[in-house]
Amino acid sequence: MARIVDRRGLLTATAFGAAGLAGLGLVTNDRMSRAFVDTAEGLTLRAQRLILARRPLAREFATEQISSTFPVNGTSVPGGDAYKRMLETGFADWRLKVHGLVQRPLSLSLPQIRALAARSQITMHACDEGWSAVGAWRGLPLGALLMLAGMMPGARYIVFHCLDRKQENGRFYYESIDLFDAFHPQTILAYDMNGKPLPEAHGAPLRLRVETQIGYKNAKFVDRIEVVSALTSFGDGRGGWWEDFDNAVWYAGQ
Ligand SMILES: Nc1nc2c(c(=O)[nH]1)N[C@H]1C(S)=C(S)[C@@H](COP(=O)(O)O)O[C@H]1N2
Ligand SMILES: [Mo]
Repeated sequence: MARIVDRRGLLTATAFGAAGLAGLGLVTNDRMSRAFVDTAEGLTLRAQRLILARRPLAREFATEQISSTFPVNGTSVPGGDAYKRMLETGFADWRLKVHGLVQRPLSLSLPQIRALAARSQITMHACDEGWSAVGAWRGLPLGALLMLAGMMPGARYIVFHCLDRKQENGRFYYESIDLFDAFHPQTILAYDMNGKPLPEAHGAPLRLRVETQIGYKNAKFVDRIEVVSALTSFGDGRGGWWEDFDNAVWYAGQ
């Protein structure tokens, strides 16, 4: 990054270098960081291209292969009146919040989310409790949403805060993934399942589909997405409800 040729060359070089460094958590220099803030948009774009370079796609299936029954696991309906009211009103007052290390915090209604670019995919969900099922999902690519919000250079992880408080310990379900998984093209926030609006038991109004990971990483009832630099301040600091409660591994890639 020493050779400054012209503005465009500089931006390219800076953003490209920043993407690699930021992705690896190696940004330490203050002067560098400031330059990265200036080019955060280009940074995000290049980070995405860079980090996706060697990521394989999860297998996708044909319509005939969709499972006739898809088990419900974990919370089937969040307790309390708030969720009941959401169901009654068709989630009219629900908003997906995107906040934390973003340039533009977002608050989006379901129709607004549906109006954005969508991706459809038929994939296999595998739960570590010993079952799997194939389902069709349609939703908003998480990467597109993060680009819309504009990530800040310190961003390292994406945390999903859910609407359900777990009976086992009274804590809200949450999960987190790194930027590799966040910008994976098959990582979507699904609002449709098997051609219909996401059923309540499968996480309405919105659930994460992170096809590179096993069951519990696929957060249901997502309410809030937080972009963070570290996971230590959430729950017991292990990055997810199952990770905290039962020592489940954080990186559950399959
Ligand atoms: N909010 C929330 N998300 C969750 C869970 C949960 O209890 N609450 N359970 C997880 C587990 S262990 C699995 S296997 C899947 C189950 O998704 P399904 O009910 O659509 O099959 O959701 C995951 N996401
Ligand atoms: Mo699971």
